Amino acid sequence: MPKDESPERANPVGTGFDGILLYPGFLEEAAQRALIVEIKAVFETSSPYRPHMPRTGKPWSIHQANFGPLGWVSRPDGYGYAPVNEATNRPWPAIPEALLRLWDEVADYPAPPECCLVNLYDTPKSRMGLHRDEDEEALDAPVVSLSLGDTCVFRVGGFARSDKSASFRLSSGDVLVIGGASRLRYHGVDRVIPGSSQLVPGGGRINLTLRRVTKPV
Ligand code: MD3
Ligand code: FE
Repeated sequence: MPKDESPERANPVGTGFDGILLYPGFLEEAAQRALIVEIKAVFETSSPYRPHMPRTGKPWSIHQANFGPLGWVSRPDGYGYAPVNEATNRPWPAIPEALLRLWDEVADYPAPPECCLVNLYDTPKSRMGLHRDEDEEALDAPVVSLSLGDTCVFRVGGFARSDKSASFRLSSGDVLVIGGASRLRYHGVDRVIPGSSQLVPGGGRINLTLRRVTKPV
């Protein structure tokens, strides 16, 4: 019998939210390590920075970076997408091939992602408050998220900030696909659990979020 050449993939599990699928351990450890090496190499020339809240100017508790033709940025006048990294005056580095393949495998969308936002939860205080991802035109496209490193407590709510919410854990190698009715739900990261993974040198969590920004022509 010929050997099946398609890699063994975890099956998605439901999260209790329509349109949100969790693939536990989608990437094996070797693939996670390879991505960390690649990401760190890119950061030698395009350093992560600490974003600030629009208007108030309050610094976030995480660092961010972008890959791809459009980067998600926080500016004094609001959030949005930009083709150039203001800090370097250069386009953002390309999205790593492994992440483009990941999108092809799980997104079920006829166009590639344009933004890979990198969130670095690099201190025990790092978190992300409840918010909605609504700066994209292509709201029919899912958001695909890959977690690396320390486990986090992730929170998903409803369509108003005060709606009831539920939390679950995201561990290294887990992939979350958020689409359909849930694309505009409130969500956030309550906290990371220090020491829960040895993957990231120096500890912490890295989240990679793939998004389609413009409507495909
Ligand atoms: C659920 N990042 O960058 S990714 C973000 O882990 C962001 O760093 C989080 O939220 C992180 O905007 C979560 C998973 C995710 C992304 C979008 C969602 C979950 C979502 C949209 C609706 C519901
Ligand atoms: Fe988000």
